[in-house]
Amino acid sequence: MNAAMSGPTSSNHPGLAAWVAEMAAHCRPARIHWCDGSAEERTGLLAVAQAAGVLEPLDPVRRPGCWYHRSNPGDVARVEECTWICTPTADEAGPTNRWADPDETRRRLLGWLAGSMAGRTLYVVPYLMGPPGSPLARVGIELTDSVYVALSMGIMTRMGRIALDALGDDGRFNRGLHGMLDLDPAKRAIAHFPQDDAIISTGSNYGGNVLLGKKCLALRLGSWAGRREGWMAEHMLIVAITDPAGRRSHVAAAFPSACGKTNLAMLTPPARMPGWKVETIGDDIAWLRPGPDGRLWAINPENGYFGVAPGTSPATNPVAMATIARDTIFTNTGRTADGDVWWEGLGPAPVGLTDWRGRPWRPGGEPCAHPNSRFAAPMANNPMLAAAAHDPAGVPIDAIIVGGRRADTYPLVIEARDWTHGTYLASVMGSETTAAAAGVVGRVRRDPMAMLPFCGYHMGDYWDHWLATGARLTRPPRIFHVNWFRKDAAGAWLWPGFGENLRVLAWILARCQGRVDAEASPLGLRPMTGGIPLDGLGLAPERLALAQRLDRDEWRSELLDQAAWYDRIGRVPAALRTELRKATTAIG
Ligand code: GTP
Ligand code: SPV
Ligand code: MN
Repeated sequence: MNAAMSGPTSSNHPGLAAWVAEMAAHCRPARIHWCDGSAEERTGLLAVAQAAGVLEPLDPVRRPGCWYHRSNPGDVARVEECTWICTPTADEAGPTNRWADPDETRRRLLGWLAGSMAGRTLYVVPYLMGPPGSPLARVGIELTDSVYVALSMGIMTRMGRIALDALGDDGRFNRGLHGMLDLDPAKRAIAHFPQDDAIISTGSNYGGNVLLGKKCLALRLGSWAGRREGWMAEHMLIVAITDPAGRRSHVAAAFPSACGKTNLAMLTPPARMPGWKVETIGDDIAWLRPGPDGRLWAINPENGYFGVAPGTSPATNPVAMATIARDTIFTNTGRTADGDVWWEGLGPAPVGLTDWRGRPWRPGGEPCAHPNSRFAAPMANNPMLAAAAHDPAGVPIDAIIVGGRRADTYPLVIEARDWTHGTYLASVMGSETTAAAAGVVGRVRRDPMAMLPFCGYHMGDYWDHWLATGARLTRPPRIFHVNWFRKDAAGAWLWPGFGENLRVLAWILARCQGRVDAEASPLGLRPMTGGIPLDGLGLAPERLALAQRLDRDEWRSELLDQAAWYDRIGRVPAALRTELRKATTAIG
């Protein structure tokens, strides 16, 4: 192997050096660059990306340190059809995953990768998921021939020297291999090998498919490891909320892709709720473990935000707008004539826009920004970042919220009676599909715990792990189900959403602190009249009543569908079937 080397090749880890040499000999890059994560390195890689036409600089005054990337138009989202769980048996992967034989899959993908990096640079990207020193933190090494991936990993993770230091000379690491393969859709695969702690990703350059620390390691392999090691990897934001009396609480919330995690994680309190403060810990992924105090403690394994651009605006999410003001990579948004980015939801369109495919854009036609266009921004840019985001111990969780995007059926908020009932509510969660994954948008599907595309093993076993973890907690978080997306007969949102969601959070926290009563309903506990503060909102009480309404006909068909869902999963914990039976009896 005689590729030219650059970067600090000073890892004394024999297993790491041998594996990199083996993969390089196989993929045959012209150069190998070991990433150290320094600012100088970043400047150099940005210059490489610019020279290759992968990134274009944005206007240095309007978007200092920001870059624009236009992807291949056929490679704009996660592809669940090409995502594989390669366990020894199909049963371990379960009915909701695509299973593939580990040996056959490894051979096939390595076959595609053989010699595929000729003339290219192989980046060795060491990264740390989690704050240094956290008992949950894990090291991954991603080998990639994409400079866009190397640069994005530098934003999204603690990347470079910091990860090699955490690894030491003999630490464990996840082995990730990514090859672009000219983005050939016939060679697109995201394959997970839990038994080997390895990932191979081919034929794509889109975030969730290729930033291997995120959905692949932190969720699919993380969930698999968590079951064995007694912790949980979840598709959850984490926030710290301080109320006007100074009480500080922590909330974790699971909403499916493009259903509001980043927005809730960066929520700005409405003007009519003075004295409230919301600080971000994480916006997409939580790793949680029972603490010695019997509470559930959470860390955010990431170091940046890979967020949905459309809909993000000074009105909906000023914290995100501040976060993406600099040092951000934008992918597949629109471009303005003066070197800035633009997307739907930012207000009136300026003249002279270029769409995400690079064509002049005119109002009334296709969207200017791809609906799944994204920003990758450093966590450090967030003006509302909680100091606890860097705490190796994490934060104790008071409430877990789950919820989907449902135009009907589900009320604005209900509270689970206990952990088991909450696990049931989360296991049957449904949501309309979004542009975050390739395929039809707007079709309701079950997305338990927002983990349908991310749970690395049998869904029934995963629910069992939720129940088992709950049983280890003497002070478990309370569990709530919310739906910000219910519509009226005319198709208008019944609830204003965004910052106003704090009103619902205020009720949730009051419940956790035992300060308000709730009333029983067939589905769980719900706010008493006046329980959700509406002052200054200008929302008619009838609208809130509609948002909270329980329609028996809707619920009869919902519960039949939940029963069919459980039958599809098969191995459903008996306690959850009991909860479904109770709901069915209560609805009548
Ligand atoms: P991933 O990064 O894909 O996991 O998504 P996410 O869950 O972080 O979703 P995000 O917060 O980026 O929101 C996705 C879309 O939903 C954006 O277009 C938001 O503007 C919109 N959205 C977020 N919160 C609300 C809300 O409370 N009400 C309404 N109506 N829309 C919302
Ligand atoms: C999601 O789809 O849930 C995301 C974006 O957070 S991606 O990283 O592409 O998976
Ligand atoms: Mn996500």
